[in-house]
Amino acid sequence: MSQARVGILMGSDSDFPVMEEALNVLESFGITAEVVVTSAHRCPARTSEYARSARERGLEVIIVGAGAAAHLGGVVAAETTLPVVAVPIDATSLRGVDALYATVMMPGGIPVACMAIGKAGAKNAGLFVVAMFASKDPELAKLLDEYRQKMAAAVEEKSLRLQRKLAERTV
Ligand code: RP5
Repeated sequence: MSQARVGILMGSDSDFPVMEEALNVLESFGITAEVVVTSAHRCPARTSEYARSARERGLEVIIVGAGAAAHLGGVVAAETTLPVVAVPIDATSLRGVDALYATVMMPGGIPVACMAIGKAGAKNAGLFVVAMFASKDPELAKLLDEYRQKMAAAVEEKSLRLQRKLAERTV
């Protein structure tokens, strides 16, 4: 595998079904990512070491997913000047709102770019990174344009399908 450009971190392996969305997006654009489980509170030294060494190991951005009192994004951002994009995960009875607030309300000075709770957020984290890289990569920008065009075409198709269904309706 070629050198990873993106680190995808998560607080637990239980976060992977959500964070896999980010990995899927990056892979579909040909961007290499490494996936690592590390926790800000269960293994803080390992987490700090990962973040501190990330830039010299060739990573360009870190995507973080964590649930509950989610501080993984903030801790990682504190230990590296690489951009950190975070995904709050629905892991408790508060259904991700706890992780959202913990992640999005970073005090001024150490930014964490926070996406939506759950799978949509993980998918958008991947697309956000694609857009970052595409700003200096015309080939990737073209692929991102094509992705959007396909999405628009799919909406038209859905509308047509619905029209056909409605036409069959008997009142
Ligand atoms: C957080 O606690 C993790 O990011 C996960 O979302 C949540 C639950 O972790 P497990 O108890 O499933 O390991 O730190």
